[in-house]
Amino acid sequence: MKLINLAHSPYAARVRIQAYAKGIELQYVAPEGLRTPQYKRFNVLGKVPVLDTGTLLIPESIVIMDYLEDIHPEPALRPSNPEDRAVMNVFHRFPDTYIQPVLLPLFRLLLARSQDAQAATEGTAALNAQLRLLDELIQRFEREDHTRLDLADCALTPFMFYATQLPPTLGGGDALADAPRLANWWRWVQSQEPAARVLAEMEEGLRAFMQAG
Ligand SMILES: N[C@@H](CCC(=O)N[C@@H](CS)C(=O)NCC(=O)O)C(=O)O
Repeated sequence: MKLINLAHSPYAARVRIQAYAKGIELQYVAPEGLRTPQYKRFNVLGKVPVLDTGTLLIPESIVIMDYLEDIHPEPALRPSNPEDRAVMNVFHRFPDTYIQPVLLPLFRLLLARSQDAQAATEGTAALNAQLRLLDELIQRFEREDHTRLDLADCALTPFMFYATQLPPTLGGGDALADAPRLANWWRWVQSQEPAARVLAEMEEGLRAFMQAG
């Protein structure tokens, strides 16, 4: 199977963490002509990642992750108990719904090589508010003791790469300052080999992307 992906894409990166954690061998290929009509013919949504199974092209990172769990159930990164799975899904979906909208303005400032300190401060404050919410959820659902990598960790880690890097790079401060439980989780997840490997790939991919732009 092929994963059409980019090293710095957080959506692609989460699938790679899962694949490394499960020992799934995928062929990693760059998209041909992203943002061209030709690519849209390939993937109607025009985005990466896409999983090419040989018989089906699957878009959307969370759909891909569920599919990979279905076809490679072991080692399981998805709890089988419905309640535990529901809790995990709260964290699995949080980044796309709540973090991505506040990260995007900061990413745009980075792409524009902006020196706008006020925009960076406001952007960091907006991000900080969402990360505090996530911190509260960690407490509410007692995820502090969670020590086995799961799909939610895979999904969140690449977003935390940006959430921790963008504010200081832009002069906006530390987005984790008021989120101690999340900060603990962030330290823990970076010690997990599949996550550390992908974070290094993202670092390298982002550097190349910024140089090319
Ligand atoms: N909801 C999608 C989002 C994927 C997405 O937005 N990917 C970005 C890269 S991070 C992309 O391909 N953007 C298209 C572009 O840059 O033109 C998913 O979970 O896979």
